Amino acid sequence: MRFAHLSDTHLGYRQYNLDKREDDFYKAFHKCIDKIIDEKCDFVIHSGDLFDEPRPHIRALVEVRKAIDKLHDSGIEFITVAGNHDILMRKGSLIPHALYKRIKVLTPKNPVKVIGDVFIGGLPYHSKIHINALKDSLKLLSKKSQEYGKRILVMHQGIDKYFGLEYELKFGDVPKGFDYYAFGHIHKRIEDEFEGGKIVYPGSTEIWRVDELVDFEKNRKGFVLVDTDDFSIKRVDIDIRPFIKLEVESTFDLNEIKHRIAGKKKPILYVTVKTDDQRYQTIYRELNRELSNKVLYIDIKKKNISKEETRFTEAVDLRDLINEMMEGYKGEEKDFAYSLFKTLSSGDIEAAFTLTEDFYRVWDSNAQDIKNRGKAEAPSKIKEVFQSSLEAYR
Ligand SMILES: [Mn+2]
Repeated sequence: MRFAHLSDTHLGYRQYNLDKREDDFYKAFHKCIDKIIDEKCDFVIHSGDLFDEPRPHIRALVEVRKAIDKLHDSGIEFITVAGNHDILMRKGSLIPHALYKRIKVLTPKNPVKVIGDVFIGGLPYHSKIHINALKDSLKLLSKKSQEYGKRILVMHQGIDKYFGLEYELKFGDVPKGFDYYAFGHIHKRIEDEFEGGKIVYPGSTEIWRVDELVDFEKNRKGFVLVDTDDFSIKRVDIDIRPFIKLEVESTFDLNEIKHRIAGKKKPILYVTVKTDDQRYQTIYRELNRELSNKVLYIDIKKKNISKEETRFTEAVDLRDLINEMMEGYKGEEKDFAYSLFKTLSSGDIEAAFTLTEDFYRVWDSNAQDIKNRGKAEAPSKIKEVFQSSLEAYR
């Protein structure tokens, strides 16, 4: 059998508040789906963040229905797990996938789908605070998978080996014994060997954030095809709108830039200008005037050339700073402060609320509402709330 593995399609995302950018994300998704149908795959695994928000635009919901119908007409099943963007962390809330009877969502209660001789086990995104629940579920899945010849594990998690400080799961906690690890969450394309199996992050299907550009230039965007005979993989690339980053000095060749951005599709252009303040204003106006009708979106920024400022940014590591300021606090508390800072600086208030609620409910046994009920009740209370915040994606 053959299957396609894609991830992080972020449907409904409206980058720079532009209609065309919202369209781009739908187009990339449909390009993948059409190629999957052409390749006559037996099934599709999507590793989460199908939608950009847990309450997506109607348009995003309709585009998913179109894709699912196309796949269904070709007899291709669609299997997925909920990513952090798909989940609204409220008790009893549903994920948008609940609208479609033809999407198979793997959940902690129903984590397994078997197709032919292939075991597919999957779990939704777990934040760092819920990581022990994830580890417990993984143990159960490993056990269940043992009676099958071919085993796939689907997860939407960042792993420290690939994700620096923002990871939830450590590489050592990835369970052994699977042939293929269909992972999502990291938007880069990653293929790695692990205990005789393969760990694959197909990455996002469009450029969701500008920091994906380095990987995009090297590895493009797309998905992977996998043969279950030997779990060999083949990358499939899709064409997306060009995303170009340039650095210019005080004097530059405008025609060369125009040549660089010319093409079938208007690109997204990021320009960094290395110059002093006075000259910057002139360059900013010139670039805007000359290029704005040739690009879909232009972002012009000044690069600080002052030595002092460079030294300052190099010297400050947020993690170190927090560790220093929070001396004497527990590791979890420092982690929480770090995550909260990151979430708030990205402007995601909803996520900051969730993070805070989760933290105080799960970790702080001295929280006021628990104190009021007396100590004896505290452990079960913690357990109950712990369960309820996972309820959202069961
Ligand atoms: Mn994502």
